[in-house]
Amino acid sequence: MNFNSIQSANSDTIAAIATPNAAGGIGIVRISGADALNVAARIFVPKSNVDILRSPGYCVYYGHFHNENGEKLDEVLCTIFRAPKSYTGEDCAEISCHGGLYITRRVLSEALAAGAKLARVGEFTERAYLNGRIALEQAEAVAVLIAAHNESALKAANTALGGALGEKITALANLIAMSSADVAAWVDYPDEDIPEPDSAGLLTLLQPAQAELAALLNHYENGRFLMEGADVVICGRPNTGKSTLMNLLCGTEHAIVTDIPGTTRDVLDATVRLGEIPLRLADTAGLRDSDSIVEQIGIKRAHERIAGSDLIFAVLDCSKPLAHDDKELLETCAGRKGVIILNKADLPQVIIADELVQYGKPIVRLCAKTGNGLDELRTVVEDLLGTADFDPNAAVLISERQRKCCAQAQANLAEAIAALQNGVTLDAAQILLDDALNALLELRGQTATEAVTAAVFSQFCVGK
Ligand SMILES: Nc1nc2c(ncn2[C@@H]2O[C@H](COP(=O)(O)OP(=O)(O)OP(=O)(O)O)[C@@H](O)[C@H]2O)c(=O)[nH]1
Ligand SMILES: [Mg+2]
Repeated sequence: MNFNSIQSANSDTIAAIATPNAAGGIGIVRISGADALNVAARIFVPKSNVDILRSPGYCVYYGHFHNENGEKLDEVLCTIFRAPKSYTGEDCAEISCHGGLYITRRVLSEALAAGAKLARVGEFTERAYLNGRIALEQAEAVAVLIAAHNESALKAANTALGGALGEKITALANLIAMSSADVAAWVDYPDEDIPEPDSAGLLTLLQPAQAELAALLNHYENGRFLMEGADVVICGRPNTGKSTLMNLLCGTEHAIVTDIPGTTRDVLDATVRLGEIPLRLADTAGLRDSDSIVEQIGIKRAHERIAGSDLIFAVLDCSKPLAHDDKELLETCAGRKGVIILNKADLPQVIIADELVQYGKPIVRLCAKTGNGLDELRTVVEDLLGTADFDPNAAVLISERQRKCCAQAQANLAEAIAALQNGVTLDAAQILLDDALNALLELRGQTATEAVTAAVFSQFCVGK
């Protein structure tokens, strides 16, 4: 299938530093485009007397990078790829120099002086997409792969990059297209002898397709937190041990801990990993009525974080009776993902567990001081975020954009199915089928507008 039907690749030759903006062992400057080998030949002299312009590709040459006066500036390797067998699908040269910031930038500036243009963020991958090397969902998989924080995200990105998601979406799109075409033939050519499509037959095809889209959406929810991480707010009355829990999860004395209620005022952020899941933690001010303006501001910020979080850690001191402020917090958590953490489990338990049952949240007994109970907290969090059910080796949606396209297709298909079941005219069902089809084609980039693709590639780094 051809993915470049709506846009054509740019003819400029582009260059950028592909390695991080820091000193390292090796720095790589990447050059891509019709003139890439000429640009490389102007700044690179191979040690052996080969002409790199005649390189068959997939070849590495040892030599020197020099300035326009022929002055040697570094000992480098130059790797040549010939179109279409390169990352971008174009002629490419990669110059691997010593990884100092100055020398790497110097190679780039000489490449620009030799005729290349500075690449935009993500432009190499964008070209791979525009040249039909990869579909849009595979380009997004590259970004997920680079951003991966754990094994699951890495596997999911590789699964998508390998084409599993694309194959599934294309199969569903083909099925919907065939159903729509059957209806269209009958609607559009009433004078021909085309038999009326049988609604029951259409339903046997479309219902499983809709179930597959629903399963994909479900699976995305399970994997989302593994790939993107979750915003977690640690909240509760003063002195319940929130900052101690923050420090336990960080593995450092990040937050100030004292036995003075109201120690934490500002929101303190840190990103940690609990099991495989990246958690963006926010330790917040203790919730209580306070006359102090500073504390009031802290409490207001705590409430804002509670409202915007994916998951709430409601920390209670189990050695104290359930207080009004505890109850208020637990009521705020209604309908949200949350864990009641009964902290200070090393002290005699005064709080009555039965009083907590009504809030319908899992309860974890924890000693934040020693870490006892942390394994249980991890299991409960995995359960709440659904990550334990995530299979990164199965076809999986890996971006919010993909989720939206899939949800759109699923909603259109559900409506089309309802229309067929209710005996609504077939032309109305056909419009819904076409909408579902368009959403799936957009997911793969086949009907994506320039604004959509620009948004995708703007999330990349320079040099990728
Ligand atoms: N025995 C016991 N004490 C704890 C535990 N966790 C925290 N503490 C103590 O409880 C006190 C308050 O701890 P913090 O972590 O500062 O409590 P906080 O909820 O952040 O308090 P504020 O910032 O004032 O809202 C400190 O003296 C901690 O050492 C625990 O698991 N067991
Ligand atoms: Mg605190």
